Amino acid sequence: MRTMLSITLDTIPILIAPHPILKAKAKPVGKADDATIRDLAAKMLASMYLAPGIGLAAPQVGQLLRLITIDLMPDNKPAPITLINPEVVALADDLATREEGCLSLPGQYAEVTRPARCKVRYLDLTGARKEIEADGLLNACLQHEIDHLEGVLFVDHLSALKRNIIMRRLAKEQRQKRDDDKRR
Ligand code: K2U
Ligand code: ZN
Repeated sequence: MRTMLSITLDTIPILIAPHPILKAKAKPVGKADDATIRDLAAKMLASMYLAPGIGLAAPQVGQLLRLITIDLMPDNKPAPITLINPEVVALADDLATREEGCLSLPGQYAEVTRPARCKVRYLDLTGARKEIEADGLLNACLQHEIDHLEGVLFVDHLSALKRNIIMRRLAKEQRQKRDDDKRR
């Protein structure tokens, strides 16, 4: 008896900046525990792992919904978190600076300063109310992803000069990529 194990990686393309959806404000999720949200979260996780990335927000895959997926892969073991309608309920006064990237600005990195810790309330996929407190990488990721729900990109935290340099370099690299792809 031959068994065919076929795992289809249901991924969705990640939008590249500049894109109007990446600058728009996402809408709250109505029913946290309904099939379309579960399906979208699964597709976002698959797209995030493939990128690879440790976080992804629904606007990055063209869905203006307040939904983010995170997996820091502690000890290289998958530990996905899906946050529905996340709200920052507390931010530390002290700041922390870390180099950030973004799957919607591929190849671009810059140091971003944010509050060093945050407390976030959200719903999980069963609709249960949850709360998470974070510092370090998880703190940066949570703030970075929740920024995406407000149409804010990490470059929006930089000086206009640095932002313009990054956006011009990204546009040039994306043109180069399109030209290379045409040659293939
Ligand atoms: O585009 C995204 O939202 C994914 C981001 C999430 C992130 C940004 C800054 C700091 C932490 C997380 C990244 O591109 S995921 C890639 C990555 C991997 C490890 C550490 C930092 C960034
Ligand atoms: Zn991002």
